Amino acid sequence: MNRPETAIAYIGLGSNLADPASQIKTGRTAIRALKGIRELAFSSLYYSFPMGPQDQPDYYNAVIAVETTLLPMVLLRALQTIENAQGRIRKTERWGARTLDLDILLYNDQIIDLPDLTVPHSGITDRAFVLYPLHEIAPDLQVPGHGALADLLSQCPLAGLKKLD
Ligand code: A4P
Ligand code: MG
Repeated sequence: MNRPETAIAYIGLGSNLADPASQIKTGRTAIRALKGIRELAFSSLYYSFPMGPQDQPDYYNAVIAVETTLLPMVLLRALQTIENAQGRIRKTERWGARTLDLDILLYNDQIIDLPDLTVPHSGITDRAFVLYPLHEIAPDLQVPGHGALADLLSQCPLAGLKKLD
């Protein structure tokens, strides 16, 4: 039997409710437990001020790199199942508080523009809480359509982002 094709994907993890650091840890464990996924790297944990509504707790963020045989939409649905299992409640307010947010940042060098999936993730170019952990684990990355990750990072102020470990 042919070995299924593998891709390298980068997934952003974010949480600001119900013990965010352990939400990120549990999210990482759940991602690692998915069939068809192998962890390649996990960034430090980062502490960040909320982007969007300010009347919500501060965030913890991290990025995981995985090798996967899951196609992009299958990966998205698997990540949403993990978010839901960790008590994620989707409200109408944009960028509101959440127990766990899992965003597909990159999937190989693919550009995906589907109703439910945009890759590279729309926030990848200017969010310190995405760029810094991503750069920590993949400093030489190119972001399809946007150039070198290192160049994006050099134009992105820390905005209070703190590396925790
Ligand atoms: N979707 C499209 N592309 C993707 C992708 N690449 N990865 C769709 C994941 N999902 C993707 O997401 C809304 C829809 O986006 C999904 O139905 C999916 O099909 P959601 O997780 O339900 O809602 P959301 O996360 O509130 O929406 P949004 O606009 O994606 O928010 P972001 O961009 O995830 O930002 N501040 C700090 N400091 N740290 C944070 O992590 N996160 C947010 C949320 C706000 N402020 C933050 C942070
Ligand atoms: Mg999201």
